[in-house]
Amino acid sequence: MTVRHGDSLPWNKRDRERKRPGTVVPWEVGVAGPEANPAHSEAKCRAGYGALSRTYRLSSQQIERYRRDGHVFLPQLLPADSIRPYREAIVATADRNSRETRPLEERDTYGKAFLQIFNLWTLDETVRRFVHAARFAQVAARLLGVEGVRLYHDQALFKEPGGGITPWHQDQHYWPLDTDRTITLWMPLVDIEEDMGMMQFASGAHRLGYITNKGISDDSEAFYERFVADQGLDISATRTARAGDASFHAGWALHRAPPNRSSVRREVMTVIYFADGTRITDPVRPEARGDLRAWLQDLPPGAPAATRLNPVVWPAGPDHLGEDSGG
Ligand SMILES: O=C(O)CCC(=O)C(=O)O
Repeated sequence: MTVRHGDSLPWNKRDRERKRPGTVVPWEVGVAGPEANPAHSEAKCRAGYGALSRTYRLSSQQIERYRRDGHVFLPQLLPADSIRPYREAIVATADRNSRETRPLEERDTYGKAFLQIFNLWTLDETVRRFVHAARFAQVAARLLGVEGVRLYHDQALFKEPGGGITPWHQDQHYWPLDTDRTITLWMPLVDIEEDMGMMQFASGAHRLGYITNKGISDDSEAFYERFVADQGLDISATRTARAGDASFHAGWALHRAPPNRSSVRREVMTVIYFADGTRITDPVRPEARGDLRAWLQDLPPGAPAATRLNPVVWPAGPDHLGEDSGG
């Protein structure tokens, strides 16, 4: 998912004036330096940094599954014993920057789905290390079958206790990018039990590409619910996850999440990548204009998608090339 637009969504051109509470967008913030948050200093988090630079052992079956289904679940992409400093930094940064103040019952379907805070990597050095991690970016590149990937943006997605469904949708609907080599890493920062809102995917739908002009809403939920049934698509739903497990899904993957019926906040961090070499497309869908501005500095169609907010994260620099480690 990304900056979103449309009648029931916050990030259309209207949203340039009226932003959704609970969001931070990069044109409002600088890109943070290492000193951005001394509370999460390098010393504090050094123990966990090693894991981020080591290679995850991705099997050929996992790659095949991703390409066939449009999504794949990777146990312990970040070993649970390494996650603590990152969870602390992500949660603190997200909570500090969330602007959502309305009680759940006053929000629409989209607003009830989760708190959504963007590009935390620009706000905190520890989060930057997580989002730029070679371990994650290399997996993204291998699943996509490309030499290099750039960062599109990150977002914390916290489904609150009592939070509602995430309606069926396709992320790439919003992205003005001339490639289908796009992918999202979705990682729980806490253990997720069955009633907390794990992701569900309509397997294989990514191969259909763009399906319909529906933003994330009650309308998209109803449309795709019928669509999935009519097409006979299998719904894949991993029931639970440990902190540090992760799924990757394609930009055109069709996905949703059930409500959080538990008393625990479902804290998830996501990172979106695209193939290096991608160019900007004409944002024919109005929804893509917000993304063009937010993540791609309003570059013209045909320009390389490569602003300072889209660094190459794989291949990584020499200090990030770690030895092979267990998955
Ligand atoms: O976390 C959720 O509920 C939805 C996530 C999602 O749609 C995405 O990461 O693309």
